[in-house]
Amino acid sequence: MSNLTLIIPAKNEKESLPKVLDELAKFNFKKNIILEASDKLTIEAIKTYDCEIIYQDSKGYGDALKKGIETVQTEFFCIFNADGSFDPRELDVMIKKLEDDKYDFVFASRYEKNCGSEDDTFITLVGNYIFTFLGKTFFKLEITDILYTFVMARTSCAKNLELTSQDFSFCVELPIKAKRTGYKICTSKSFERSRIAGKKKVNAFRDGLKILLSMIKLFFRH
Ligand SMILES: Nc1nc2c(ncn2[C@@H]2O[C@H](COP(=O)(O)OP(=O)(O)OP(=O)(O)O)[C@@H](O)[C@H]2O)c(=O)[nH]1
Ligand SMILES: [Mg+2]
Repeated sequence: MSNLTLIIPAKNEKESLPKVLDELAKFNFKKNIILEASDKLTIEAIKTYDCEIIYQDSKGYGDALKKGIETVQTEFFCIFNADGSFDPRELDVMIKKLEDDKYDFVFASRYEKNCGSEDDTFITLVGNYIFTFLGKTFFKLEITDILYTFVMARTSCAKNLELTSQDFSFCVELPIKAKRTGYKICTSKSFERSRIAGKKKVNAFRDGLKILLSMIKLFFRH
């Protein structure tokens, strides 16, 4: 068995997630799907697939990822979306950065040379630029796409971070706490595909505001 577990947060992904799992079938990674027990349609859609279903404790994207990290048993894990936007062929380059170059966290980026996105809108692009800038300026974070959250990491390091965000603030809490703890961080080139089907869960303004407040709190609370 491989030393990598994919943590796949899913909410109302009955159309996309089976296709994502089909694409992942040829890779030898463990796949843990984290969702709410009430999400019956998604659960029904993947019941014949080779994956583990884990129920989150409460609600929210951050809540699902916290549970995902707590329950990983392999040396490495990667946060992997259920909507088809992440390309599994990029995982190989990311894992080499952990195994060979001994980084602890790899943050994939859509905004470096030869990278891109089919899924970005003007608002998400500008929002991401601003949050990435705030990360660099106030937290000395040398990552280029702070909100993407296509992240591969050494499990033992991530388990030390005491992550608490239940919502999309998780996207900034993870890199900020990883940096503060002194872990070795790098980026990796990525191209984001458009989601296969279903609806976007992020609301640019509501979630943007929560993320901003969370960054302010993290700045003042060391
Ligand atoms: N368990 C769980 N998963 C969630 C929740 N919110 C989002 N997700 C999953 O997290 C991943 C990212 O959410 P998306 O809605 O794709 O966010 P996004 O990539 O910014 O939005 P798109 O541009 O539409 O792809 C997807 O796999 C979602 O199904 C949640 O509250 N609980
Ligand atoms: Mg998405």
